[in-house]
Amino acid sequence: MLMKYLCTAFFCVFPIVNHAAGKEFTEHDMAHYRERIKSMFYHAYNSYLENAYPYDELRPLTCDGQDTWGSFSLTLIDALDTLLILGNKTEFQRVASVLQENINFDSDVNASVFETNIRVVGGLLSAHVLSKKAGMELEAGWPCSGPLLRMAEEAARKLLPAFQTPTGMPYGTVNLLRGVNPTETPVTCTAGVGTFILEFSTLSRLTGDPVFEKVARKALRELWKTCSDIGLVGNHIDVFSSKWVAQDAGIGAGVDSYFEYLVKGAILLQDEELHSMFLEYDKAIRNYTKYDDWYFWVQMHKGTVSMPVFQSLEAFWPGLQSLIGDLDSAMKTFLNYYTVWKQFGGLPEFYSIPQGYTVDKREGYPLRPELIESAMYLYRATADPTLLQLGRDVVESIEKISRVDCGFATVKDVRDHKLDNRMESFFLAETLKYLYLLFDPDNFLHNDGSHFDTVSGPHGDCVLGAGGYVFNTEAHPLDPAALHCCSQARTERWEIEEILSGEREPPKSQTSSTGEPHEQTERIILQDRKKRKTPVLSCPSQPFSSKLSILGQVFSTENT
Ligand code: DMJ
Repeated sequence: MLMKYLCTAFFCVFPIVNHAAGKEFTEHDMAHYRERIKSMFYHAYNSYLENAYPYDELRPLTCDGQDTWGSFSLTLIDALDTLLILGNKTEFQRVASVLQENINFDSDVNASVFETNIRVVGGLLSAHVLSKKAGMELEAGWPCSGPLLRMAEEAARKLLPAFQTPTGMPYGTVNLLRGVNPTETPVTCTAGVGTFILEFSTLSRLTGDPVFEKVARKALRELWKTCSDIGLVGNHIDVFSSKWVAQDAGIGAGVDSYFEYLVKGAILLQDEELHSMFLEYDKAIRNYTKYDDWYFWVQMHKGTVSMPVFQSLEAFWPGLQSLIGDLDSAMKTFLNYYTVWKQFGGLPEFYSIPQGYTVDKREGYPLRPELIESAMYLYRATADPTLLQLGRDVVESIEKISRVDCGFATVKDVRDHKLDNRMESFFLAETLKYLYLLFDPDNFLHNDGSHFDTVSGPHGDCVLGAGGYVFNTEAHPLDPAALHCCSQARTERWEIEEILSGEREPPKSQTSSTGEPHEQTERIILQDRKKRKTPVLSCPSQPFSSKLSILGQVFSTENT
């Protein structure tokens, strides 16, 4: 009785935590779904090992393998930290040594700079940071050194030649053995420029070599300079001239993880500059692209709608909004997207919002994670049972529609549930990981700070694994404490070097015009663009003209 009274009182004080979840999903239900997700993982993972390894990916319909992104057994690297998150330390340890013995980055292969970074560099970095948790033998100096860190560094060094452009914004592809191909196009997508800061700053701060963070920051700052007068960026840019060659602004394909890395980079590095950039974009995105809690594609200079379409990739946005505390808007948008899932039992790549239906040639669902990722973040923030319902629907749909004898197959068309012979590595790295984390509130990754490891670092004792992990865009968790542990003194020195070389603005005065010290929150809020005298972050407009085909559609653009 007393318990009942206390619980009732608790609801009144904290209405945001909806404990109705307890009614719909009991402990037993949660455990049931965890087991289901584990068995999905092992069905796919074992099939990859038996039929596809050492190729990058499993072909689930023909029970064999294929190289897709670079011939580095990609699925094994991408799945490694998921093994630990599901509690399998022995297999994590086995795979970590298999990778050390077998992966060779000196191959004559053209690889995507973006994909290699998020999947390979990100996967290895995360495995390195988690290797104590996984019970691996650690070398002296860990977490500032270790075999998996050296592998991540080796892979990242292969990408560095791509950043040698007149602007510092990277090419899209690099040959791992020979560097950038002389015929390589200078046109790349926005996310391909702005999705490096998490992995590259982690590398720099763990190893002590500033080169990675420097190139990632330079690319971000150059990209920032190109945003339009109304504060938006386009979809594809020429990295030689900084001219936009596709001017569609939105939050999905080609752009998505750029915004994600501004927010997560700000969190991982406690970086005011990245936070300010995101807040400016967020304002413009809300002003020009948001309609009834959906997000459209618009012309980046005029804000006119170019494509009233929801893309499956955009479903990460509510999760990102939850990280900046915008829960109300996040939930509304999430519920819009959930209706699309319910309509088809999956998310089509493109969904026409006015027609309420799929878009020609974009009817597939390659088992992407984004909607589940958002559900995971929002459930942590709200405990709303609707988010578990989405998780349940996803498990049931994927099992029913996509499970085959040799794994799980991409859905070619959500209208008839025909399948394609592909299982992308993100299914094991992200989709199943986020699903599992949704149903596992006690997972070590959700740690509230009450469990931690103490190790001695180069600047004294370090407290690691206390929580607050930051996921890269391929769902590989990074521990901010490890960066801090290895880099305390170094980063201050780099910052001074950057200020002296003019690459970074000196810190603003800590006192306001009234002589009062600024609050931390005041310092990171930018003034309205028009009212600023000297912009903290300059954002000039770009003259431009082109007619291009992107994302399977043709858009015409005019001079602005
Ligand atoms: C993943 O490789 C990453 O999440 C990336 O940011 C977007 N595309 C896939 C998953 O859909």
